[in-house]
Amino acid sequence: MDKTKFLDLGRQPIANGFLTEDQFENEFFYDLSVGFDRETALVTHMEYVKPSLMFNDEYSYRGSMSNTMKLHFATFSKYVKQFLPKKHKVLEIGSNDGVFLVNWNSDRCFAVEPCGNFAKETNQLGYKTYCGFWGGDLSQQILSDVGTMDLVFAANCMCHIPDLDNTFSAVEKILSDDGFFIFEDPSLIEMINVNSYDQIYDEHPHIFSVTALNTILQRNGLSIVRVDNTSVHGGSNRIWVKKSHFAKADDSVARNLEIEKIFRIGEEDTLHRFAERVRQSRKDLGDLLCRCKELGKRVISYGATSKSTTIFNYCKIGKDLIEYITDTTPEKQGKYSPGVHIPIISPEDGFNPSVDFAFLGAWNFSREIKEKEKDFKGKFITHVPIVRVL
Ligand code: DWN
Repeated sequence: MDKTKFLDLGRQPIANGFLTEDQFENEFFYDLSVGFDRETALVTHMEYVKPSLMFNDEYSYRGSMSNTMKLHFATFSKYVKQFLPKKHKVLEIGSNDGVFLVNWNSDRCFAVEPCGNFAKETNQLGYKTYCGFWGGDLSQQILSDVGTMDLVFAANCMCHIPDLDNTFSAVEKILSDDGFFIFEDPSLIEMINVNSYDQIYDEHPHIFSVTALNTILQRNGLSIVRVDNTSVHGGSNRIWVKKSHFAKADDSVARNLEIEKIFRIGEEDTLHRFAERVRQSRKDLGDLLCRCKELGKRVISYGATSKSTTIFNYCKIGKDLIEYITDTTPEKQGKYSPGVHIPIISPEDGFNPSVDFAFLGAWNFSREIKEKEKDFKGKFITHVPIVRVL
């Protein structure tokens, strides 16, 4: 790749590496710099973190912690069945705790998951889950075990894998001639639009545009046939793909490519302007939280997210500005946030009337959270699209 750097997010820890006090001393850090590949227009990290440091038996992110995501996958699963043969076979890559799988018949639905704790859980639910990293070898093994797939699905997974050519060619091999490969990930255009630079962390080595995906998929024998713009995770694209020989694109593909062209997504200047806004956002958030502190306000954070790891470490926000974080995930409670070591507690223990301000670490679920917390007398703070009190 011929990459040029456009953004420096500083020294960062493992974004989902929530830790105990005794682990502080040996915490792993790396330099998070983001670049632009001139050949494909892919926005990608300058250096990739080794996958096994992030995805292992202690992985703590559970997709099923949000009702929005449960409903999103249930609705999509119901919808997509009309495009599949009656006795379809489905493979999910990156199945996490099974939030998508539970919508499918376990006899004909298989999964791949590198995090041993979750692979064990979904195997126990009855879904044959291969514990490992997706790529040519695993694709070959599953092909020999169960044959081709009518649907290969991946949500918030493809953008996690550094080697896209190996990833996509492995999908092409296991897909039936009529089969669909459908994947969804945060959209680059939306990230730039709402200044959600916190979508960038170790687990997201790439932020996809349709433009970049189009080129990379095509060189691996795959073509985009449809693009859905969805609102999940602050704006994502669901990309529908077929083997190139059997592909017929609908209007949505040309429309998305055209919009990205108008937006100048493939031009470095666009990214440099975004980087400027990211630096401004850091200054504004720091100023706002310092003002709250000066006024003696109690400020916490809502949702111990990977995204907030990027923000707190980039903006150098620690316990002095944010007293603690609340999160519903049992595996995160009682631990500390990566890098800046803010304690994490349950909402039952921490989200109470003494809180004046809550920074939305899980801003992507702000609608769900505001609905759930409608009796909250304090105010929420967000940084998207600009730093402000809601
Ligand atoms: O791609 C990825 C996305 C989909 O999920 C992964 N690489 C990792 C993860 O990123 P994240 O940690 O930024 O994701 P979320 O989905 O924004 O995390 C929400 C967090 O907030 C969870 O830990 C659960 C928590 N939460 C909560 O405490 N109360 C969520 C909701 C909706 C709530 O009401």
